[in-house]
Amino acid sequence: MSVKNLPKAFPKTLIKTRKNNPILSSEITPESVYLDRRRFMAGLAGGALAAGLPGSAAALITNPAAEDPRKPDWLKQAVAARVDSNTSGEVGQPTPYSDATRYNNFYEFGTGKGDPAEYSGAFKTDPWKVVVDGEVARGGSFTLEDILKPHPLEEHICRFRCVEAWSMVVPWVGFSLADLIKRFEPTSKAKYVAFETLYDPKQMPGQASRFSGIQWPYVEGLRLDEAMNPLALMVVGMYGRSLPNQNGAPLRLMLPWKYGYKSIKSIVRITLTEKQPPTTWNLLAPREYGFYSNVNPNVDHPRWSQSRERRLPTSLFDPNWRDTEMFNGYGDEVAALYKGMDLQKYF
Ligand SMILES: Nc1nc2c(c(=O)[nH]1)N[C@H]1C(S)=C(S)[C@@H](COP(=O)(O)O)O[C@H]1N2
Ligand SMILES: [Mo]
Repeated sequence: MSVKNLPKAFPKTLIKTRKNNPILSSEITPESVYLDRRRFMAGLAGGALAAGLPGSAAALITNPAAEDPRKPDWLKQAVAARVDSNTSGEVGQPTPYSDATRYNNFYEFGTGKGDPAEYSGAFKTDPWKVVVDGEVARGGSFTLEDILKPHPLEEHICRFRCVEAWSMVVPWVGFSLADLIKRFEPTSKAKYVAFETLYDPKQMPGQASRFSGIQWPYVEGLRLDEAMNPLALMVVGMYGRSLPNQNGAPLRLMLPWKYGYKSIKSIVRITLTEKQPPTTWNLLAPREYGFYSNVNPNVDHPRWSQSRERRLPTSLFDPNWRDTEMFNGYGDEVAALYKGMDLQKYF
């Protein structure tokens, strides 16, 4: 991103963690089984919601507790629905689990793509608290269980595009951000929602290092109407399991029409605000990263083109380039949010 050729922030000998992620590889559902199920699901009435699914089809929907050896209490419920988030075009085959969990950006654990998987193994996500404050009638401090309780979990298979011009397709497990926000009863002054990642340099070695130049904690924000869009997801799992630490456990955002850095990980605070809140990458390099950060092939990053992307997995011999779509292909769902706005100016 804006900082190039950084030294590896954390010599491997300094930090002892479990390798990779907390899920034992022997217990990972073989990817072929997962993809087969996806293919099966794709054969059902496309875009069907759980409410309308026949019993046999509903039974095929991923049950995180059954497949996750960690079996967190709050994931005991089965996923209630599979939602095709976009109506326009094919979403594509899910990226292999191994790529989605080993090629990460989570600077709290280091700036290298492999660092989050390598250094987040011991990260403590239970118990977890989320503070909700600002322009709300019902704020407070909530446990993760409080946050999740009323929300049926849904699986959303989304295209996900990083500003660095690579992309993935990930089956996320989560629930509507709008439904969560409504519970806190935003006041009439609330125009934006701000999010904050945990600040804990003892657990997050990247926060104790100055290599990244980031002012911790990582912060992000949305206009309230963007946050209320049905595509905005609060995510607690992926590939039918709880979220691995390197992907932002236990609670993260997923905003498939925006560059990846808007999808903030390991959230501990949600604040409704009257004014546009500061956002981490915009603070770091305001001419390179705007507040909106909608995927837009017509507005290049000052240092590289955004017209194409490499779809993971890629290799030297097959970089797997494809054209980047406006709003990452979700224009039917979100273009109305930006009607009349100059997207060259509000990038
Ligand atoms: N707290 C926090 N959230 C973050 C980041 C980060 O460094 N810290 N990186 C962002 C970027 S740049 C991307 S592309 C996505 C990557 O998500 P993934 O690792 O699950 O693919 O997380 C985003 N959320
Ligand atoms: Mo990113």
